[in-house]
Amino acid sequence: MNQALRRGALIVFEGCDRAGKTTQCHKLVEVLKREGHRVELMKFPDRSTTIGQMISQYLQKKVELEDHVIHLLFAANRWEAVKKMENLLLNGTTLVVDRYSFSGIAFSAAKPHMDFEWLKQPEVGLLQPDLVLFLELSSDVASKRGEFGQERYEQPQFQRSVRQIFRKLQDKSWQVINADGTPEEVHQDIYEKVKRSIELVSFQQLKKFDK
Ligand code: FDM
Repeated sequence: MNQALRRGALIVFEGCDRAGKTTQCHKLVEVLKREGHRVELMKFPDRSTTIGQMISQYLQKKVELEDHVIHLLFAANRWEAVKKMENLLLNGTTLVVDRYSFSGIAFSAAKPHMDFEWLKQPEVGLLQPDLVLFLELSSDVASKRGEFGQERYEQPQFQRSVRQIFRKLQDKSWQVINADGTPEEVHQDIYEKVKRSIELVSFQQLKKFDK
């Protein structure tokens, strides 16, 4: 098969805080690179853009924004990356993404008075992940992982609500990963699934979220 025609896979990591997403993203990228894969790490929110800086100020509680407004900014922060993501994927680069649209919906839906169907609309047309790795931590292990940070949303009750909403978002592209093990054990589980996905989707068309 012609290597040049292969597209990259869109791999998304989701989960509640402290499940180890960021560690696992870095580890996966490092291993895939070592094997000679073209791979890039991305993270949402991307705090480096103008919109990302507004989001960062909001998360750090330096500004207050109406709940729908911040929801749209998070989505806009993904829309501003869409061309770059599409080009990379079509050129054969696999993207490993730390949080994506599912965080967007789950964190907003955990607030009072937010309409679930409305929250999904700004994501329509964005690239659909080939594989969503949902890192799940048992509450026992979570409580041993130390204190939450100082940012907005880093509170146990809010995180519990987010977790329940994540469950509602699961579809067939999701794989639930037990994140209770050591970083190496969790990585092994992830690695197998990612390798399969890269192989499986390499000749498939890119998909987009529909209505
Ligand atoms: N978050 C993240 C959202 O509320 N909406 C989104 O669309 C995204 C991508 O931002 F609490 C929340 C989730 C988390 C916070 O994430 C910042 P990091 O991973 O801690 O930077």
